[in-house]
Amino acid sequence: MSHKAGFVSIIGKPNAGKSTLMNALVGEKMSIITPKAQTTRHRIIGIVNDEDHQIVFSDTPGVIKPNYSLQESMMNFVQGSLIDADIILFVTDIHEKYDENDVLEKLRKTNSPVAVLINKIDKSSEEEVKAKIEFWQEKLNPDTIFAISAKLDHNVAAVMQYIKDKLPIHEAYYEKDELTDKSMRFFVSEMIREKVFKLYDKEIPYSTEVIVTSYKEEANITRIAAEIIVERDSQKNIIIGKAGAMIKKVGTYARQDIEEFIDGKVFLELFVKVIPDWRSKKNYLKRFGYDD
Ligand code: GDP
Ligand code: MG
Ligand code: K
Repeated sequence: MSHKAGFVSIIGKPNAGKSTLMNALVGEKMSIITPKAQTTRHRIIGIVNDEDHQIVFSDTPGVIKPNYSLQESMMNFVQGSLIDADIILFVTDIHEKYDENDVLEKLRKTNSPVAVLINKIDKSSEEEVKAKIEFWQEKLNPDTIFAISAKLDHNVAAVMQYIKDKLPIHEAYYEKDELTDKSMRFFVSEMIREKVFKLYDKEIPYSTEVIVTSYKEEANITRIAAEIIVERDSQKNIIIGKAGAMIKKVGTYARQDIEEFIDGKVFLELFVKVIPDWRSKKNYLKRFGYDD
């Protein structure tokens, strides 16, 4: 049998159950690679493999109005996830309200097959489920509709089967059985960036990029060095904090995450570097991987 591979975009409102579904889909039978990041600028959230399939799941970053190059690039990821996806899983909480909006319009226009997943049916009656199925049928006329409970793992296997049936015949896009050094650098930079998003406010997270400059696996420890890149000296001072207190926090939390992720000891060194106006410079965006 031929190998199948493709990109599956999981979209939906916050709290619809996208992450819970992702976990349920992955189950235990397949291997998964995930950055576990909540502030994904890049699209990939997980790659699921078995012998004959590779499913690349992606999530969409928060929708914000583009007003400089980085955000434009982020919006391209969102648009891209609706346009390039081999399959779109549109997750909706059975009780949430959907007014006419941009996302529904895009879902109607996309050429990718759309599966509507009405989630949290454990909290509703059969009549409600029937009514919602009719509602979405009329509203979107999707490729298919599933009524599921991601949390109770109800009907999730059917969704997985649908994905496998629909995936195009294609060779694997990514390494199938290991975390490569390249993917580890990406995940580590995402884990560090996530801490920056959590620990600083205002424009700091959006002015920041993280680059892993060195990744060395030794017998008992993995040594990692990373640069936190900001646009101005004043931002560098904020990142570092009084007597280095803030950057120490970033380092400690990031190291704990990385250690859990790779299941081993980590020595993490962080450096802060100023590159004036990097967000508006195409060559830097390209280097940081935003050029799709
Ligand atoms: P996301 O923001 O779309 O990724 O949503 P999450 O996966 O984080 O889920 C949001 C909340 O909904 C969490 O409290 C989940 O436990 C809950 N949830 C997700 N799926 C279900 C479900 O099938 N039934 C119920 N009752 N709760 C669910
Ligand atoms: Mg989530
Ligand atoms: K990065």
